[in-house]
Amino acid sequence: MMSLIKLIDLPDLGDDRGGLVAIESNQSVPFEVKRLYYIFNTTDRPRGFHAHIELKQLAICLKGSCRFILDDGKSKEEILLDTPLQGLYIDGVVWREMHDFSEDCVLLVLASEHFSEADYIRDYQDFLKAVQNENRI
Ligand code: T46
Repeated sequence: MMSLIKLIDLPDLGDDRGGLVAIESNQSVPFEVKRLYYIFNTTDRPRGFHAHIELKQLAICLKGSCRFILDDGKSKEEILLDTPLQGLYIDGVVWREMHDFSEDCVLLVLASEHFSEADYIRDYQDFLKAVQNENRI
């Protein structure tokens, strides 16, 4: 069974002056980047609790750490993101939750599409129906 956790090693161009990572569309990230957003000043409240229909994303913890839970309706896996040198690639209809943000967490997300609320499935039962329908096709 394929793991839900797909980590991408990002090009590490750091040297003795400091770190540097360069990410290019369709190269180190496997899609055309149309949008990016970042999450910071986090609290102890978890985030996410939704799936996407079409969107592909790469989540990179630039500073601090946070824990992702991914769920495809059959199994759940989790991963602690704590390095700017790796991104978590999320594609397909996958329920995601983000927990345990460190106080200094800065989470950058690269996205394959412009923002569309219509692409979100925010109800877990609707998500289960969507993945069941997908598996029937
Ligand atoms: C995801 C996880 C990893 C916008 O208007 N534009 C945007 O680009 C984004 C990302 C959000 N919004 C609006 C939608 C909501 O009204 O900002 C509000 C907060 O977003 P949300 O509650 O969806 O945020 P998170 O942290 O729960 O989820 C976010 C992304 O929305 C989502 O795509 O996969 O991070």
